Amino acid sequence: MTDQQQASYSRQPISDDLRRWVDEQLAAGHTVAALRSSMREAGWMPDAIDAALGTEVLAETAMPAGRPSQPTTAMPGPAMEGAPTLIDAGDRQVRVQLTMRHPRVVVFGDLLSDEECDALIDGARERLARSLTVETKTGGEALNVDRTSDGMFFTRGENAVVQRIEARIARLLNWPVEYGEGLQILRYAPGAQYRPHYDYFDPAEPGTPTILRRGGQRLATLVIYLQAPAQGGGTTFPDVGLEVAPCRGTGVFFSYERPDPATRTLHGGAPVLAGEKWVATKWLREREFN
Ligand code: PD2
Ligand code: ZN
Repeated sequence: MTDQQQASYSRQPISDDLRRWVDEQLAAGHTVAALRSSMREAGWMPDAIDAALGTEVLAETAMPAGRPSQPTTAMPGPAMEGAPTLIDAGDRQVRVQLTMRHPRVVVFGDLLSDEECDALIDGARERLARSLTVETKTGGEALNVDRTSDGMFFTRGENAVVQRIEARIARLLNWPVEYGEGLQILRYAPGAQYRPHYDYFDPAEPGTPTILRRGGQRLATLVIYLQAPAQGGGTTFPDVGLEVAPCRGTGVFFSYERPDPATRTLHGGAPVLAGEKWVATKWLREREFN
């Protein structure tokens, strides 16, 4: 789209019919995130969408500051207005290294210190087991041939380092700590990989309703590199030809407004060719996850 086209979309008048359509969709229980997504696909620019939604709807769906347990229909993500190069994450300034709009991807530098990376690795090492993935067929967990790493989960707030990192992520991504799953740690030995997959739970699978009872859908993922291998192990987004090279302390954030391949959030962990790769993954849910 050219700048001129973009400008003309942004000035697109908001008709009464469109406002009525927005009201009807909200009354039918569709989320603001889903409306935004449909409107984006129909060619509307973000500012025109905001105008159509109206300030009352936007105010209602913004994250309720100081009331982290309130449900919200906004999306997790950093505040990118003004194209900041540094974002204040509370106790640390995080660098913005790469952004992409569709899929929504942001790569953050200096997210964790070397000491924090080591503390997570040291706390996880003795507790590693061959990784399981959530089985949407049954709602349980199973060994998955597509994922050859070893893993474990910290419970949320399990220790002081985990707590500090979770508070930083919540501030950076404007999403309550309580809506996040516990941090998952993965170790990839040479040859290990995580084949391309989606992180949301497939609505067509019979086990998904059971999984969603606890916290609703996943809306976003943050993969943080704790140790970079000597070769390989990038995080790939095959739909858009993007590969993020692992770098200690760096995080890759991506979000998905709908559990749908149209979000282009297919992603994988490329095979590690030499050395060991360690990551921490934080998944963000629609609601409080307990
Ligand atoms: O380790 C990775 O690069 C990776 C890639 C894809 C991790 C995940 N997915 C995940 O933890 O979901
Ligand atoms: Zn994943």
